[in-house]
Amino acid sequence: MDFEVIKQNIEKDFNDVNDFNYLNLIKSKYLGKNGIVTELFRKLKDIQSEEEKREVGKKINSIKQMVEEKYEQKEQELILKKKSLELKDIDLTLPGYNIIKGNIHPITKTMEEINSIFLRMGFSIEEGPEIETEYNNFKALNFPEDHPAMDMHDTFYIDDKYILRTHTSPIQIRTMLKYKPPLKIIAPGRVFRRDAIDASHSTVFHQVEGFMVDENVRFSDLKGVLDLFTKEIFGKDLKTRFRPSFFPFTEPSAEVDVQCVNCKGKGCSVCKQTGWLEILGAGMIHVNVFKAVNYDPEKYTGFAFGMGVERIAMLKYGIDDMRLFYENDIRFLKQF
Ligand code: 2U9
Repeated sequence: MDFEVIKQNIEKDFNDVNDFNYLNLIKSKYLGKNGIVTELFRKLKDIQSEEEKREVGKKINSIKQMVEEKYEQKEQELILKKKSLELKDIDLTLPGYNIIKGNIHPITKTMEEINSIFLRMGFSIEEGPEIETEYNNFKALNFPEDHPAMDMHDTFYIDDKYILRTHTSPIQIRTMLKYKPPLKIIAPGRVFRRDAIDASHSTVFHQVEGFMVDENVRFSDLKGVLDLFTKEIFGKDLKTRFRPSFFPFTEPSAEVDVQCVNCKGKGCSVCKQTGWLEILGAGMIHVNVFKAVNYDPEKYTGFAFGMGVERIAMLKYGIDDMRLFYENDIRFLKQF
C-alpha cells in the first residue's frame, strides 16, 4: 500500500476532469462501493496490531479527505466554467423566443360571463352531479310518466334509476331540498342529450339555469332580471320580447327573444328575416315542483329560466357551427 502513489493518482485523476459526469466517475473510483479508499478501509480489519491499525486508519482518512476536497474544488471550478461559457454564448442580437400563451375556451368564457352578470344581480352559484336520478331530472320537475324526453332514445340511461342529466334543473331540485326560501340561484353545467350531431345539436352541451323563490315573486321580476341580462350580454340598445310557451316545470311559460345581434332587428340571414333571436326559456315555477320539494305553494312563488351556453356563444361571436367548439382546433380556439 503506497499511499504516496495513491495521492499522486488522485491528483492526476482530478486534474484530468473536464465535465460533471467524469467528475462523478472519479469520485466513485475512490469513494464508491468498490472504490479504492473503500477497499482500504475494508482491509484495515485484517491488521492485527492496534497501534498500526490506528496509524494506517489515519492515513486512509487523510486520503478520503483529499478526495472530498478535490471533488468540491473541481465541482466549483466546473460551475464557474459553465457560467462563463453561458455568458459568452449569449447573442444579444438574436430575437427572443415566442412564448405561446394558452387561453380560456370560448364556452368557459361565455359561461363565466353569464355567471358574473347574475352574480352581480345577487344570485349564488350551485353545482351538482352529471349522473342524476331519473327522479330529480324528470319526476320532481313535473314531467308526466309518458313524456317523450324520458325515452331511451332521447336520454342516456345508466340503469333504471340513474341517467346523465338532460338539463341542470336537478341542481335546483337539490338546492330546494337543502335550503328554505328565499333563494336566488344559478345552476351552470354540462348536460347530455341523445341527439344526432349537426351544426346546432350536440350530445354534450352546456346550460346556465337560474331561479328565484320567495314570497311575492312575480312574472315582472322575471322580466326585469332577464331584460337586464340580455342588455348586459348582447348590448343595451337591443330590446327583448316574451312569447307564450310550454314547459312541464313552469306555468305560465315563455320563450325570450332578443333583437338580432347581427342586424339590430332589421332582418337578415342570422335571424331568418324576423329581426329576433330566441335565447332563453323561462316561466313561473309550477305548483307541482313546489309540492315535490315540500315548499308551500300558497306561501311561495318563484321564477325560473334556462339557456344554452353554446347558442349564446355562437350569437355573441358569430359562429355558425357548434361542432367547432369541440374539435379543439387551435386556430379556432386562439381567436377568443
Ligand atoms: C326548477 C324549476 C324550473 C328552468 C327553465 C327553461 C325554461 C328552458 C332551455 C333553454 C335552451 C334549455 O338549453 S336549452 O335547451 N331551458 O327553456 N328552463 S324554465 O326551469 C326550472 C328549473 C328548475 C326546479
